[in-house]
Amino acid sequence: MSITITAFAASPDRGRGLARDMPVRWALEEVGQPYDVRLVSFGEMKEPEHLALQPFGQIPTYEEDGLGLFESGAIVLHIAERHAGLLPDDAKARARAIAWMFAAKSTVEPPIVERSMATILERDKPWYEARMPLLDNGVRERLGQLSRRLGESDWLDGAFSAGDLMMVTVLRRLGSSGLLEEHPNLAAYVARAEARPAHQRAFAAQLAVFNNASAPG
Ligand code: GTB
Repeated sequence: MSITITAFAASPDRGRGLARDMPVRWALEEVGQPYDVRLVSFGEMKEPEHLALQPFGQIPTYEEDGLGLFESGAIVLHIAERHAGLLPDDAKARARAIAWMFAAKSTVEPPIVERSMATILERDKPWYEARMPLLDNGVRERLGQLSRRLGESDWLDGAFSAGDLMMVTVLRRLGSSGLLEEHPNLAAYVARAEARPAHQRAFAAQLAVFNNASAPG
């Protein structure tokens, strides 16, 4: 049963591993599952063939043995449920790890994405200077709460889990904002996750796509 995912043929993140194929690649690397990648252009993402897999015309998608999935969180959960390594065996610990996945996607990611979109789309707008501190503070509130919960632990709830994978994926989008570094324990948490061999393999694979796409000739 081979697995095929989709990723940007030319990622706008310039190989920084910020597009949402990254958590899917990382999860597959963590559980040791090989996968193929179908690269799609922005145009191809809006064609009926891709829309049948991903109704919103986005990446990533996941195909395996007649199953087609979209939504990076759902894909990571599917991988984690089918293969050992990303969810604890204990039912309660498993439920808590899944809660952290949802926390990453629905509580921590929205203010981070809202801030990052404003830096791209609103930089030349008259309200930009006044709006940015508000967006920064929205992110700071969540980071403060997360930092207090993580404390001196390595991971959010016991061993590394799909909850950490999704949370670190979201935190990485803060990039060079400086906001993550206001919490040394969170910066160390992200660095610890990025040092995992599975993360490094996933990062290298998506970077190779970017480098190939930018190579002359
Ligand atoms: N909720 C969906 C999921 O989690 O799977 C969201 C998927 C999504 O946002 N896909 C984006 C996409 O396909 C790519 S990842 N966009 C094309 C479109 O909508 O037409 C988002 C992303 C894009 C670029 C950067 N970057 O340049 O840093 C980071 C993240």
